[in-house]
Amino acid sequence: MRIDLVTIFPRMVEGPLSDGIVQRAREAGLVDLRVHDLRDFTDDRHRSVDDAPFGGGPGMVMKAEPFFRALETIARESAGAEVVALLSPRGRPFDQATARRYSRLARLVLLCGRYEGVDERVAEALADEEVSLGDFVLTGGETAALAVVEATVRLLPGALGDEGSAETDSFEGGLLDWPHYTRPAVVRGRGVPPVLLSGDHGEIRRWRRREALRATLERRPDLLASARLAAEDRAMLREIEDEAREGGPGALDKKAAVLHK
Ligand code: J9Q
Repeated sequence: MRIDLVTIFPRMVEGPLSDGIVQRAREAGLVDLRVHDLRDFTDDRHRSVDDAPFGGGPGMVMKAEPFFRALETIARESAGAEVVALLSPRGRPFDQATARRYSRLARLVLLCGRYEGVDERVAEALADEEVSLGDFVLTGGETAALAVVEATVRLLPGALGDEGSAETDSFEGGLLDWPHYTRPAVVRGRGVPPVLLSGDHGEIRRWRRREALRATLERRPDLLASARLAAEDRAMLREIEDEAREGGPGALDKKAAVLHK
């Protein structure tokens, strides 16, 4: 796969893309990742990438022409099934299904906007889609593009050491993950759920499923609507809801209880 990232701050992304899983995938030849400085595609003396908005008002708008020139160059460098995505707070939410779709492409081009916005003709004529990481404000698309690259590259066959681990992660199963613990068994007086030390793998599997359901119910109930739930899951959810009504484990935020006592 080839990924091209267009930004006015190449140094902001080069570090993170030269480390961890992404760097390993690059070294293994799984992804050819190129960072392009948008200013290299300007033609004026000041290398201007932005200008005042038509219609007036505060702030600056990123000019369209440098993006057009960048895309012309990138398109010439390779061919294949391609998606051009503009990172923007006006985009459709990026999610694991989008990461999966991107990971099956031969080519992905990520355009990072900055300032108050990008000339709409970039979205109209160059981008296949606009994507957003969520409902929060960034100064630019660079950190969002980094998240998109990592979510995509880790799904490339061979990118993860353990081939199976991408499947069991959060979201692929439609639920949040269960809580994890490692040695030592007691940390600052806090123990580990005894079932995890019991060696009873059937009970451990049921506990993990229950805690994944509990976390999803408490934190992301919206995910339950599309999660693949068995009859046993639905029974567990009813028990968790009953527990909560009786003031059980998840009824009161534990950290808040400690901080306020
Ligand atoms: C480019 N806020 O925010 C969340 N996902 C993407 C963004 C974003 C932003 C500003 C510029 C992207």
